[in-house]
Amino acid sequence: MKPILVTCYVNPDLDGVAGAIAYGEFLQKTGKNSVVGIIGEPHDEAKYILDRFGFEYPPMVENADNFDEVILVDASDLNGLEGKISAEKVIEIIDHRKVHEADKFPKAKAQIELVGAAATLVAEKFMQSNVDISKESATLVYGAIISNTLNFKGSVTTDRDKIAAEWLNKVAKLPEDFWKDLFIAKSDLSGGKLAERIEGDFAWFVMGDKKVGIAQIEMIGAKKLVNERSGEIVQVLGKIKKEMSLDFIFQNTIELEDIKNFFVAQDSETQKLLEKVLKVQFAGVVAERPNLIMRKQIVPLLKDELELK
Ligand SMILES: [Mn+2]
Repeated sequence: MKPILVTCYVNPDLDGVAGAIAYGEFLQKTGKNSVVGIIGEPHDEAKYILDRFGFEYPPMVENADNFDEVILVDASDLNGLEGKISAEKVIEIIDHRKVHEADKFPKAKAQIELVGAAATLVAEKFMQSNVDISKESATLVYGAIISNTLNFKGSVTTDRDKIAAEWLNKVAKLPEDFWKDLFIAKSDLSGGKLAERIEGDFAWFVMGDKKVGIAQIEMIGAKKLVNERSGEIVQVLGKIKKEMSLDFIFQNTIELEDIKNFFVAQDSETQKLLEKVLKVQFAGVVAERPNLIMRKQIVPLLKDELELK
């Protein structure tokens, strides 16, 4: 029997990487023949934890061609798989997005629950089954929860995330200010890293008869970035909009220390849409919004607006 591939979307973030690694460990420890394989390039934040603690990088795979069965963690839409995993092979999905496409995977048993991190759902499996978690997985999953909940300040945060994080840190033993190290690690967007990050963490959605692209950057120093480099940002967004024939495109820039968002959009249609749905006001190409809102929370709001028509 071939092992089951445990993976996430292509070019995964920390939540996807941590969730896949930890769930692979859980399955192996509970007697399931599975292997972890990451497709594409993990986000800087995942690399930061792997490097800082000297953990081994997860194995990389090109696609799921050599596997008959696949489990997805932190992924449940076809766009994110970039055609590298056929929907028919997916037997299980663990995700935490309100807007998802779990119904497009005919054989998958889907667990979609709106907690802060998909990794929380994986941690709960260890907790519920009384299975010990390795220090590697505990550290990665703890980091993923910190990252996804914006250190428990994002409104996606649930008590389940906090309980899981507390449980994990008994094994991971990370210092109180670990969140800051983690967030500083992803805040270096000097030079070409900005365009790389925009393209690397880009996602697009079909809403009604429109295609909406959303870039997301989470960092310390967002105000400075949009003040100094919004020209570059709109240039990259304009290029993506054209290449992908999108109707709307914007960047959600999340400031992790001051707890606010900066939206960057150039075309007036996108600006009007965001002003209406998110109750913001653009000045030039930037609109500021208090509190933290993440892409996965913006998507359902835009969908309601665009599918109403
Ligand atoms: Mn996630």
